[in-house]
Amino acid sequence: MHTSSAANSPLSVPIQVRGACPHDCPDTCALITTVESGVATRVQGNPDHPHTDGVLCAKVSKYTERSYHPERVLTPLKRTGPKGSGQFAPVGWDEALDDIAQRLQSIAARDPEAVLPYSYAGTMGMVQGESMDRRFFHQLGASLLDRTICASAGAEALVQTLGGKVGMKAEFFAESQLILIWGSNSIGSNLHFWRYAQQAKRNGARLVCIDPRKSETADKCHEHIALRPGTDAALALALMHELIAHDWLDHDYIARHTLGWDQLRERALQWPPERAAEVCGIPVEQIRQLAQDYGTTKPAAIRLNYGMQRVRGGGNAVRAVTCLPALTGAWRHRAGGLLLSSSGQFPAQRAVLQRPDLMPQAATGGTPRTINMTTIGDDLLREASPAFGPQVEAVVVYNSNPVAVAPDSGKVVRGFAREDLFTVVLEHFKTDTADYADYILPATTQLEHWDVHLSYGHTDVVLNRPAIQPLGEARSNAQIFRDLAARMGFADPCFADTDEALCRQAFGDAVDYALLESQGFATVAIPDALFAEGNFPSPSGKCEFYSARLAAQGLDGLPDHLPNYELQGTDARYPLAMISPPARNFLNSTFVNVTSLRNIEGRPILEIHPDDAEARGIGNDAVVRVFNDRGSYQCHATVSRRARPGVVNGLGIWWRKLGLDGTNVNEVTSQALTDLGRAPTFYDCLVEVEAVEAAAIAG
Ligand SMILES: Nc1nc2c(c(=O)[nH]1)N[C@H]1C(S)=C(S)[C@@H](COP(=O)(O)OP(=O)(O)OC[C@H]3O[C@@H](n4cnc5c(=O)[nH]c(N)nc54)[C@H](O)[C@@H]3O)O[C@H]1N2
Ligand SMILES: Nc1nc2c(c(=O)[nH]1)N[C@H]1C(S)=C(S)[C@@H](COP(=O)(O)OP(=O)(O)OC[C@H]3O[C@@H](n4cnc5c(=O)[nH]c(N)nc54)[C@H](O)[C@@H]3O)O[C@H]1N2
Ligand code: SF4
Ligand SMILES: [Mo]
Repeated sequence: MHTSSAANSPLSVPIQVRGACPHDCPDTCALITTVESGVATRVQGNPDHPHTDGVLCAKVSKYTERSYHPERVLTPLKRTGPKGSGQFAPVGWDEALDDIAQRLQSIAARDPEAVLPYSYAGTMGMVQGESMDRRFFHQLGASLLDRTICASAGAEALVQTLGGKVGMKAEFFAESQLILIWGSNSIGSNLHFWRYAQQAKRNGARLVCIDPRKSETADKCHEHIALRPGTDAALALALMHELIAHDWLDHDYIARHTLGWDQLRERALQWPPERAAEVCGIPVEQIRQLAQDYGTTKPAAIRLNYGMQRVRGGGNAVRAVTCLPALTGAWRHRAGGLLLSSSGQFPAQRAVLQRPDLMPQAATGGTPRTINMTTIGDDLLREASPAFGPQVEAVVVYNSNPVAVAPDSGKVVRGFAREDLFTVVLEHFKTDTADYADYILPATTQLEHWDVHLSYGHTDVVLNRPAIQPLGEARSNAQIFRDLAARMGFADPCFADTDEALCRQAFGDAVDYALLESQGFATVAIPDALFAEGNFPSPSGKCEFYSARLAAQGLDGLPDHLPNYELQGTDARYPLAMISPPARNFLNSTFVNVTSLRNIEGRPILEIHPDDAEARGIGNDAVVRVFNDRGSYQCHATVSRRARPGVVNGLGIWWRKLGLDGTNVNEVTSQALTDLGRAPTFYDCLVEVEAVEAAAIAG
């Protein structure tokens, strides 16, 4: 295989270039792109990378369709119509960059905190996602962004319990005898983990799926526990109750490697299975059986995912579940324990990449104010105040599509529609957010730029070489921020680092860069059974059932069940709980505009149980309106037992403009934050659903 970049090869010979999947997915696959005459013709999984094993999901198998999409933005665009109209005219790079630099500079001269970067994981690359961009905004002294939109409740829970985003190695799930797949639709969103679970199943393991929705994964597990959304902590506490009652405990492990056992024991004893069964809406026998399976099967492993933490008590729920393997000593075996995220296991050199020392505020020991990306709806509409600081006057969006993905989108749209807000969006496409830009700047895709990736589902670093030249006039994110830095007169030599140099800096000497260059990936050295002898990265070195750090913040030091903010039965107008997990063929709002994938998903749907549909006169495929006090959106009903009674599943995340009425599911979700981690509560949402006359459909 050739490993050179396209630029160095004779044009006529097909070459294969090693890369990394950039998407926000735990699998971080190693890619091989075939390039013929400078054109990428095929993207495949690297067969030499054990986790990828030559297999990609349907989405990224279509990567060339996405990259060569006729609607790619390939020149800078300047707004010509009203905000949100999507009317733009092409402009040259120099004109766009000069104007943007001048606008940002004049706002920053008054108050740099009036400038806000807004980015998430459109690419997970360390270079195109968190290097030159951060340096730029740090040097400017712009507001900091609290990047909470996805995982921060669970992440904070892991940090407060184990001491970091650490867990089992994915590959050892293949050797487990019992796997709890908890709050995750692995087949849809963690395909390569599912392959390990299948291996375990073939070796006789029992698979249990814990999810309000009967997902594709639930279909394939031995058992499905369809609890109410937001009740996982109650279930975990009842499991503890049973482990205690039947003495399915590893007393030696508890004594040596945990903190706060007496207090946790007392808490758990308040949760007999009957109480949890009532809260979770599941049969008490199911809880007893699960406890017995978990207490008596070795090795037992838990694949937790982020589905359970998008509710008020999401942090506590993750903490409660994370206590379980220490109670049974499951960590003693490499195929036992738990995995939520492995991203804390990489020796990433973030301070080198991001240079927080450049912040002018750092000179006086301070930092700029921080804005939570989850509450962008409210924050764009806020006036200046002593508590908030200056009004946001400029937003630079990249690697994210907040108008589609952030909660309470009625407010997000109103915020981005502000005529006095200066908005720059770095994008591949005219997304819902790009429609509100003053300037859209064309960004390269993963096929066109350098990057290096860690993973939150395995422990390999993966390098991405550019396979083709940038299309049109596209520039990499890092290049765009380098160009802006030059125009702003930022003199620190770090603003001259090339994208490839940034790839080398990301892990410094801690990862063998020569190996990355030669095989495309490098495995971080980590013991097989990480916590067999304790050694948790927490302050005490133990699994902290009781967290003194949480208690010091005035919070409960022990995990508990916190009922949802929007609790069923508390508002007669909105009797249904809505969750909005991802559709399998989209990645958040990415790929919605790729026709072949959108054709598989068909149209935006809401799964509703036959009883709830019948009570509302809703037939299968009917157009329905889903609504609450925040807003409403229309979609098609799928009458299905994938939804449990009382819960509807609004699969995400459609582009608003490709939906039925120019809106999507986030019209009804709320900006309330989780107990830990200041994260969104997308799945803590009450709604009502009604059938709509076909004639009344807008658009
Ligand atoms: N195909 C595809 N893959 C993706 C994504 C995508 O959009 N599409 N998104 C990526 C991203 S950004 C992330 S963060 C991860 C997301 O990973 P997860 O958040 O784990 O998403 P899912 O795998 O869909 O699993 C969520 C599951 O949790 C269930 N759930 C909802 N509420 C609750 C609850 O209260 N308790 C429990 N136990 N379960 C609940 C949902 O029904 C759903 O089946 O996946 C990534 N992978
Ligand atoms: N209702 C509901 N809402 C949700 C969720 C849910 O489950 N339900 N899930 C939430 C979760 S887990 C997440 S992570 C967020 C995700 O929200 P986002 O991080 O905003 O993810 P995407 O919607 O995929 O948008 C990423 C954008 O980045 C762009 N992009 C990709 N690569 C590059 C690049 O190299 N340069 C530039 N400039 N742009 C690039 C893509 O074209 C795409 O438009 O959504 C959240 N919203
Ligand atoms: S989205 Fe996930 S499964 Fe698909 S290619 Fe990328 S890393 Fe692999
Ligand atoms: Mo996410």
